[in-house]
Amino acid sequence: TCKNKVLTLVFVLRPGEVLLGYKKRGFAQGWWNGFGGKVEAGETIEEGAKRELHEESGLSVSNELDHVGVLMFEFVNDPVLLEVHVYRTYSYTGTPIETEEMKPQWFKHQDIPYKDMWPDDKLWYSLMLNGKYFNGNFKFEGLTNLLEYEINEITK
Ligand code: 6U4
Ligand code: NA
Ligand code: NA
Repeated sequence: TCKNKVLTLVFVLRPGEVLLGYKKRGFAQGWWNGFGGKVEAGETIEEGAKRELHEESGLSVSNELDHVGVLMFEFVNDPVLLEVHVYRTYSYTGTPIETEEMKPQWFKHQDIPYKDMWPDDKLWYSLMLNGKYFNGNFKFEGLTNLLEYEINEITK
């Protein structure tokens, strides 16, 4: 098998709400998600997370992001595993702006649009929103059929 593809996923929070972006192009177009993407050569995973957050939302974060989870995604008939590092933060500067890739919007926790999101999101967002640390493994067939999964909360 191949090396994992390392990706980041960043959630910006304010009390009772989370900032999501509507993906306008590319992978998972038409779904809401946190901000993130591929980690580039020469940057740490956290640096990649901050860079993608800025590129996709216009927001900047100068202090540390909280690393809250690692999610592994396997796709049937694809040897590449996605290793997604999930971060959250309450502290940021700037105002969310629409970019070529994402249209940002704040959602109250009870209004998160799970039907227009990756099918795994409804399974772990409560852990993320509550600041728990977790690991997950997911097996997909295509982008919409979640065949198997396991999620574990980890006590730090
Ligand atoms: P480009 O084309 O360079 O903008 P890049 O930003 O490198 O792409 P992108 O946007 O395809 O990568 O990254 C995928 C994003 O989707 C990352 O933030 C991780 C996230 N992601 C992938 N699988 C996911 C899943 N099952 N559930 C989820 N987020 C997922 O909530
Ligand atoms: Na991206
Ligand atoms: Na990218």
